Amino acid sequence: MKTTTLPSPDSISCAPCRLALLLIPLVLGCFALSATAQAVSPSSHGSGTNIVVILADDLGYGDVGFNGCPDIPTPNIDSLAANGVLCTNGYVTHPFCSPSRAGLITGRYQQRFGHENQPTEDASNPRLGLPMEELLLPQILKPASYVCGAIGKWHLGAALNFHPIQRGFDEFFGFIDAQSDYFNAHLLRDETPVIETEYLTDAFSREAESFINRHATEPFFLYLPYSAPHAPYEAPQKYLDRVPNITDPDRRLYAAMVVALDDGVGRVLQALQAQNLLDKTLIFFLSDNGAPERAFTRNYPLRGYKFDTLEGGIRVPFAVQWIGRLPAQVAYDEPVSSLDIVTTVAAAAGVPLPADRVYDGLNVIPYLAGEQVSPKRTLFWRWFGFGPDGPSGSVDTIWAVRSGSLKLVTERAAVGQPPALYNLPNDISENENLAATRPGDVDSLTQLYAQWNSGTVPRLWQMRTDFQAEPLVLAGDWNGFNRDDSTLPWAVTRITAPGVNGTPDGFNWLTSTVHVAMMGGDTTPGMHSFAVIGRGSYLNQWGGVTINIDNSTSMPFFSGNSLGPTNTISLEDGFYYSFRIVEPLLPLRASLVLAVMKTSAPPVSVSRSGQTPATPAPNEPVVVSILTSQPKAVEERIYLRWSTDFFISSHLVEAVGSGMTYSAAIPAQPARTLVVYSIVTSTTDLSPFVTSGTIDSLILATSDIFETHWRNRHRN
Ligand SMILES: [Ca+2]
Repeated sequence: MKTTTLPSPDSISCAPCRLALLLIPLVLGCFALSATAQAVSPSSHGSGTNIVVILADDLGYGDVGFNGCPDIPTPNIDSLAANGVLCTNGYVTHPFCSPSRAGLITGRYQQRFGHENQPTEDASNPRLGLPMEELLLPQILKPASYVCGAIGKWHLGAALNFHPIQRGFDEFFGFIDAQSDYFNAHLLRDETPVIETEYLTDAFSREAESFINRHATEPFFLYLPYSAPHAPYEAPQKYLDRVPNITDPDRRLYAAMVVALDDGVGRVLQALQAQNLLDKTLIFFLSDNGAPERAFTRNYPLRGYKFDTLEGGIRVPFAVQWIGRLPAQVAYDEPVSSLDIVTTVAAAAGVPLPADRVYDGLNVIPYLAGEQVSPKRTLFWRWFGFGPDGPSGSVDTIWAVRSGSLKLVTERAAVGQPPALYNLPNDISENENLAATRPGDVDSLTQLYAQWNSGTVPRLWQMRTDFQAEPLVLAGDWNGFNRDDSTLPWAVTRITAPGVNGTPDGFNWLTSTVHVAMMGGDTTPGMHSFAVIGRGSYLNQWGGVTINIDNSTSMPFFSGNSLGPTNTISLEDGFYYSFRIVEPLLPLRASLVLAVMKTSAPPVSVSRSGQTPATPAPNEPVVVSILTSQPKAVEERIYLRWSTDFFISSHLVEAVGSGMTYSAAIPAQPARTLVVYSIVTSTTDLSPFVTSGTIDSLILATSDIFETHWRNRHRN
């Protein structure tokens, strides 16, 4: 039995559960009429069904009444479960905002298309966002003439090409980035900037009501990603007054934001009821990830928080209501995923899913309705990071796989240790690690994860850097130690990931090339001294060491009121010295790694001109053809850098050739192997190096990243 009717309140012993269930009869009074009066057959639904997806932001599993919240009243959210199906094992695909939304709105694991980190809010970069090749739910619904509106927080890319009305939505009201003020919010209506005078959550509710009322006579899809209760924590007094029982002021503020959200859900339901649409509308309610680790949030009884692959990061409040089609007051205990929304909605709307790509969700209606036995599902999570082998500040990869009742997970606090195995139905809080006693299950789950992993691609960008030391200047005897120099080559150029050059792994690079000559160069041969100075301030300096040539050097950090210790560097006549810094990922008051590489001509850029074969068979090597921008200097070495683990470890094969054409081979791989590769140059022998942290800092130029899959042994 995959679904269970909620027990009556009398049979519940724990106080929070009792409270939650007591709420349900109360709210049933509001919306029970249409729930009980009409027993609509499945065939009367389908094409024309309205779709409403209400997404909360950072709302904890235990912070809604239907999951036992003891102190925040959420009667309207609870009514969705009371009049529909409470998914006790409802998941999102990622433990934080943007990738989770990318999975939800495409119906595909976001690791299939590299959307694995928050995109930097850079409106000028048309590549930092949900890849344009992906189809969003409104685009899928278009053939069925749905009118589609997005109201709330977007967070799927800041550049214009990523905006909702460029991605299939007919209407948008909300903000593009990760968060917004709740008072006097700067929003967009479609593409027109507006300043909102209402409390933000109320404004989104108002717009949702308006959307429903304006489109009541046509099939519609309303995507309503509230920003509540995500930071900043702001609420008006009228909502604070609704939770007078909460004494902790932080919890009370958070609770007030949840109450506002709950009121919004109520307004949506009232609008649907007023338009007599409740039995024609499929409604999903969920959060985009678990609550963050704060004293005033509650993922109970789950362990872990946002940014972790423990249940507290990925299992969320989740309810589905479709009055007349789904039963009421049912708790569904099998895994459900936000990936299922696209698949389920397409089926409900009577539109086919595109056949040119993999969809990872299920149409869950037959299972939620108890008409079919739920299949045993396997779900995956991964947040990729380089860990200690990456540049300064790199996070570790965390991942999880759930198959049936078992979950294998590497949690944030236990990276580097073997993954833990939990039996979730018996151990919802992930306390009892069964890995030692069930090695066979560990092996099979590990294999499932490896297989899924091989169907993913490298992440397109890294987390936003917090290195806030720019502009960065090479202040030396060559420019009078001018810390404010904005001219090349002394002002270091930042290459933003993902760019065409300098970005093998999506890290930003800080680069400059200095031409040394007795006459007409940037500076003269001989010994020079300089410091690297950030933000035009002596508070941010790096210096005091002798700079290695054709190698990297760690420069100590110095902060003061005047120029501190300087580096010394020896420069030879007629050469070009390329300065390379891989931008750290964390705020830096520590040493900075500078590589300097010397060439007898300006460094070449490298690109791929071909790959043979395009899809290799097992035991077939791949030959990559390489073009350089001009004949390379004698000092430059060209490498094919390839990896089977997204450059956690790399193999470096020196390319052979001459002039501007070179080639190198990736050796044969087993069936189904995914190899990612790039073409890089250096003046150093990179062949002995393996880890990203070493290799990245010694790269002079690089191509984009490419990927190739070894096909199955048996090919049709
Ligand atoms: Ca979030």
